Amino acid sequence: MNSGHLFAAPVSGRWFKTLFFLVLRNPKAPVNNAIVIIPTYNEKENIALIIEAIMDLPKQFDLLIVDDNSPDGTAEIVKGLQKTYNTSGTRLHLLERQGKQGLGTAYIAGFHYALDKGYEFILEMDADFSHDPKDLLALYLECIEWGADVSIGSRYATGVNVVNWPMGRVLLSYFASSYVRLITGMPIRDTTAGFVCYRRKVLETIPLDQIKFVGYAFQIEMKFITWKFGFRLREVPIIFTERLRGQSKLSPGIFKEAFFGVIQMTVRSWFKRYLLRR
Ligand SMILES: Nc1nc2c(ncn2[C@@H]2O[C@H](COP(=O)(O)OP(=O)(O)OP(=O)(O)O)[C@@H](O)[C@H]2O)c(=O)[nH]1
Ligand SMILES: [Mg+2]
Repeated sequence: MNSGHLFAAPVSGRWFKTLFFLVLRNPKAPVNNAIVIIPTYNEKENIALIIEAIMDLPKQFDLLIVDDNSPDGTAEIVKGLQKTYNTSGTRLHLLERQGKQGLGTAYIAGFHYALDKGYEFILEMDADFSHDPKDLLALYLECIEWGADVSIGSRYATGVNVVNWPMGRVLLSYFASSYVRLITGMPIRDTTAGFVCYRRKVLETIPLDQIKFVGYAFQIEMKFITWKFGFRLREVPIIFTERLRGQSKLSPGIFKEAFFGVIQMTVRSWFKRYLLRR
């Protein structure tokens, strides 16, 4: 079964709905049913600010930082903040790994951790404020109120919503997304987006240990396999802003992995069966 339906309402309408459901209609929503996973490598300028911004949201999201032994001491900052935020139960979790092992494996480790702890909604975002923490509410709402299995914070759902990227990078990212759509047939405009909310059953169903990509293409593969299983993917328009603080970890090798990998992934999928137990 394949739904792949796209939904993109204007951002302002969404904000009204977000407030309506969170503040008026659903004040007794379970408080800690959702966790946000943030992978970090050398994010000491951003980490405290992003944690604070998420903890201040009107809906309670717990947080899991997956740090790859950042030489700049990101994990130490998180440990310091755990004393502030974990006074009545653990809201701020930290998973420390040995060394830099890539974004994909950081997320897989985070997914297993979140499933073990019993969270119903598992969200992911970057530490560098490219993703606005307030949009977490819209992603969550798209799943809990509007029935998405996976909601995607999308730069390209309504035109091109990217701030402060050089034109070359915008074009590269936009055409990379179009290329993926063309090869795979997946009806998603922002196929490389890293701002996502998954329902628990999605991460329980897809074989996480078979995800092949470790870099940028990890995000493509996650969406592709989720779509193949017939889950409902929806795009929520967001505005993406270039990082203000800290260093980017993008490397040219990441694009090579994605370019050829997408063809390989699509061909491989022709010989696989995706069975969904609803
Ligand atoms: N744990 C872990 N986190 C990583 C690794 N590589 C990148 N990250 C984190 O993943 C997130 C995205 O990385 P960025 O460097 O912002 O990559 P990007 O967003 O594609 O690139 P820019 O737009 O240039 O910032 C950030 O929170 C990084 O700190 C890694 O190997 N391990
Ligand atoms: Mg970034």
